[in-house]
Amino acid sequence: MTIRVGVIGAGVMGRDHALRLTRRTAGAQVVAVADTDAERAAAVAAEVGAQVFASAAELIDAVDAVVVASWGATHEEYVLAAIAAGRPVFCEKPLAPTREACDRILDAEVAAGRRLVTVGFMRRDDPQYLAMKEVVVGGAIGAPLLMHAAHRNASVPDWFTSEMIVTDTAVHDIDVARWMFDEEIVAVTVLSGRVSRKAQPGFRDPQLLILEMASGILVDVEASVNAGFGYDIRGEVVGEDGTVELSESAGAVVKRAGAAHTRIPGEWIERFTTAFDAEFRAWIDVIASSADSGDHLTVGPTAWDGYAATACCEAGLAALRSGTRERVELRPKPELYCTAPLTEGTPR
Ligand code: ISE
Repeated sequence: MTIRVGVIGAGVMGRDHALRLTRRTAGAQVVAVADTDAERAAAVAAEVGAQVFASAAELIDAVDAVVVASWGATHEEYVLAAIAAGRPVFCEKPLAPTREACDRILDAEVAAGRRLVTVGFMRRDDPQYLAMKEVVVGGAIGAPLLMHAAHRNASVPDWFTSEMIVTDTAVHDIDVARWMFDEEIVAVTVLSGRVSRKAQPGFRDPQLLILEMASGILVDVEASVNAGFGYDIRGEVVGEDGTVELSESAGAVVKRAGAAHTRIPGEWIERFTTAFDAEFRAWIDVIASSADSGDHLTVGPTAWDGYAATACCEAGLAALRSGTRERVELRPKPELYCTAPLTEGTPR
């Protein structure tokens, strides 16, 4: 069975996902592409042999499953349309930029009675994060107390804002913290101090986020977007009996002439390629195996995870403005999200 996929949004991520689904994901074929920029849609459609659709609604009607990779503010409309049409939908982060918009998505999915939404928090599929979680869950380092994380981007375009360091960059670390410890974040503090000389005027880079988990575990996240030297992702969990950290590099380390060399990825598509491949493979597999069963058509991060991440980002933005600790208040978790996603915490 081939799952016919439509991709809405043919920018960097939309194109990458379309190529990945077409070239590297067995059982999937991208048959439709839509973008507000018709030329961009045509270029990606030509690369994967798909048809261009002028309207997202028509695209959704014509396919088995939908990828939403358009600008964040448009996600709500497309995800709601996919739910209304009963189509599984993979939505890039954010699920939606405001908590109210995420609420509407949760309400629609709850009314549909079946989980159809998967959110693109790909780090949950990264072999290094999975190995780290296996150690934490397995108990080898004892009860977790702290997590240290660093998320450094080499550079960003000039339309990137200080707020986006929270909502676009640190949002991944927010999701990792919730997933790693399987609990919610209850408060967020964001500090910004000395500013990098490479940042544009008025830009608050780097930022330090402190996430307080429900059990009291503290997570600090250094988020920065002008590191220059490459895309650098770090993580370490400190437990009562030991620590576990992400390995420094998935590639080879060359030692010669008194120095050790290893490649540093340039950006996130390179760093997380394996994770992107795995998340799409899992998504297509669950659609293929459950389409006719009435089971949920999601795997990994759900709409609830998207909602919780956005709620934490809203608290983070308030904290960035106020310079103080902001509480995260979540709505009661609907029953639909109370059973674990199929592969949560399970390395694959
Ligand atoms: C980008 O949108 C991503 O999702 C990347 O993973 C993140 O590292 C980057 O900061 C974001 O801008």
